[in-house]
Amino acid sequence: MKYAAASALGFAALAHGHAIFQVISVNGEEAPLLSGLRAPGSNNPVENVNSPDLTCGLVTRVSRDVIEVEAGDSIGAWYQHVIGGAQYPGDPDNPIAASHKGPLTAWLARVDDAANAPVQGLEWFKVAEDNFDTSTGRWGVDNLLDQDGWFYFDLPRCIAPGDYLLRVELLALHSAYGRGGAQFYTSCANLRVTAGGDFVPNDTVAIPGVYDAADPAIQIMIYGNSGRPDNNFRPYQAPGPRPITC
Ligand SMILES: [Cu+2]
Repeated sequence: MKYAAASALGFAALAHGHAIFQVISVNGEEAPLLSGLRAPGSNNPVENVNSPDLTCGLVTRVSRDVIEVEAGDSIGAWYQHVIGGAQYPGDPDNPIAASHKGPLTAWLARVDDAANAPVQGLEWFKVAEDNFDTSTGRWGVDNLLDQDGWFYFDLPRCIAPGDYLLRVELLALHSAYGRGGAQFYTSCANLRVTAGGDFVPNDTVAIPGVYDAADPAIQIMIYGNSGRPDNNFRPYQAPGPRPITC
């Protein structure tokens, strides 16, 4: 355990490879950079689970475009180190530093008008997550790295037509052994579901509000006995509710 702790501190000292969700795709078709997004302009993470910036990041890039989708579509969220991509040619921390292990999750909230809806005060439900594979020791972030910064998920087929905000969260756990050390990288997207089912969420959560800094999925030592971020091959589920099933 001593070796693991020393290794963890080593990673923390080098942890500058942050990231921003900045392009959305629908069935593989990419929208222009930042189109339809409420995104932070800086790649600094949010570490206070009670901050309003937990919702969509410290938003400085506001698009009023609305992305049209149908329930069942494959949605992609593209993370890169800085707005526009790599910070410099050959940037080893693009799309995100490999140390930043953790899960990715996607959430929806109904709104009246996706282009103009405020991001606070909404009722969120989770629709997808990519957590941790206990057989391989690989995290959602490892899959994102393999896919050049893309996190893909299917919009559940039961989602009802209408306007929504989509929230995508990358939770980096490399420094999460200390209270307040977990790093949340989020942006939101303006969505219009033009065809779908009749799902009505009856269990929704507030963001911020859904997380507790002491949650064992948020304050966690992911470095195992080997010193690697393998969680000792124990199961891991992202904080908050499980995704809806339909
Ligand atoms: Cu970082």
